Amino acid sequence: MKTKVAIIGAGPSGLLLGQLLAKQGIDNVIIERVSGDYILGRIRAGVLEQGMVDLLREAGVGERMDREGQVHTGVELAFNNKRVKIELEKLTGGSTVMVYGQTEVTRDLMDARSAAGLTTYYESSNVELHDVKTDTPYVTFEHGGERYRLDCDYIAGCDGFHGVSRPTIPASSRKEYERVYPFGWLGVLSDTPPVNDELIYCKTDRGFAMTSMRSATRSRYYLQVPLTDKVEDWSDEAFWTELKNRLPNDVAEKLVTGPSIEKSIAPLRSFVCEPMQYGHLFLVGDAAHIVPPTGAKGLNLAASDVATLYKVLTQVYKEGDKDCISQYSDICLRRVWNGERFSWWMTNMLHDFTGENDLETETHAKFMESELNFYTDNEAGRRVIAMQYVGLPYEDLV
Ligand code: RFL
Ligand code: PHB
Repeated sequence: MKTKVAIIGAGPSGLLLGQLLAKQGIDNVIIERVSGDYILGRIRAGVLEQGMVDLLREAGVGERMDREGQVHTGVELAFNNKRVKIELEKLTGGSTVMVYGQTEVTRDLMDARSAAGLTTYYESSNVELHDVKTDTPYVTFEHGGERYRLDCDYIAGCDGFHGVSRPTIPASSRKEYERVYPFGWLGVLSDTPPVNDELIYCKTDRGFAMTSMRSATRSRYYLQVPLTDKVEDWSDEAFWTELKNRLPNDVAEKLVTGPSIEKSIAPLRSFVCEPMQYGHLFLVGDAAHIVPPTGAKGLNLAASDVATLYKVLTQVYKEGDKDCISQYSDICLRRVWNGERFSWWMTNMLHDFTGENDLETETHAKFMESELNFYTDNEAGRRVIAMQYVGLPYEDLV
């Protein structure tokens, strides 16, 4: 088998890249470890930046998002018994975010891929990347009891944090930066009306909580929990009780509870692998970087990587310009580090770190409390938060 671009992973990064390349007539094949249904069962991101919204439209998959997604012109921060509104649209001169679930983005991309008749090998095992430093890389894998070899020009490693692409780069040729946080997010999805029109990020003495949504009838809520907690420890009742305890009183009074339809715990991590390109292999999205979800940046950084790789590969195939390949990593990493810094900062300002109970942690908590007050008390501070929340513009190739 032969294709131009072999894409490892059918998450949002792999599917979006595949769709954009196909629109330019650049042939690609996706190899995925699990089934499509399994991917659609994972509940993850909910907030799309304008850049990603535009990219989805460009890929021809924006129709349902434009119909069913909700444009949000602000978000709220709640702490010390007050609610501060970050007026995204007003403070940024017109930028907003779209609330539309990653599950729906993925479903739209999967539908478009099958409608276009593009090849995806779901439920593939023993995926291995070969000769990525040469002009003739290839991928081997098993699917349906048979062994396959896929020859290609380039490989896009879109296989998430636990994938095989990043470890294919020799350890001596990559550097990894990491911060692991001492807590996770317990998330619940429920068919109940959202408690508020806008997302609320809540800092409390009991730990962080946030309220989000998927539609007018479906809510998504999160609680900061110790890493030692298990999902089974949290009954629906215990979740709702604790959420009420952490929401501002006027919000808690309006909370409508109901059975959870999904409940999971995600650990929080900041992680970057440099560089993001090695020979003919490109790392894209979570394969190269992870952010804690507090800034809603993970999926959006994946989309900006895809935008850059799409430009690079289009230039390679349309103009015969291979020199532009060397720009990929630097362009991505500038935006990635900004998203990493913002997510880390928001996490530090809004979460409770007192589990690590020493004087340094307490002092850090005081700095962060002061930081939160400073940035929310004045319009310039709120604008700094707003500009980063809606996302920086995408960089072009030079
Ligand atoms: P994915 O989605 O992990 O997809 C990778 C795919 O690769 C497959 N795979 C392999 N395939 C073949 N061979 C192998 N050896 C393979 N190993 C793995 C996997 O099965 C999978 O299908 O990575 P991708 O495409 O880069 O997308 C990244 C996003 O999923 C992620 O950044 C976001 O979900 C992060 N995130 C958020 N991002 C936002 O921008 N806004 C948010 O509001 C937001 N909220 C969140 C989040 C992530 C969360 N969790 C659970 C981590 C909230 C949560 C709770
Ligand atoms: C979500 O809706 O799942 C969501 C929204 C904002 C975040 C993280 C998750 O920062």
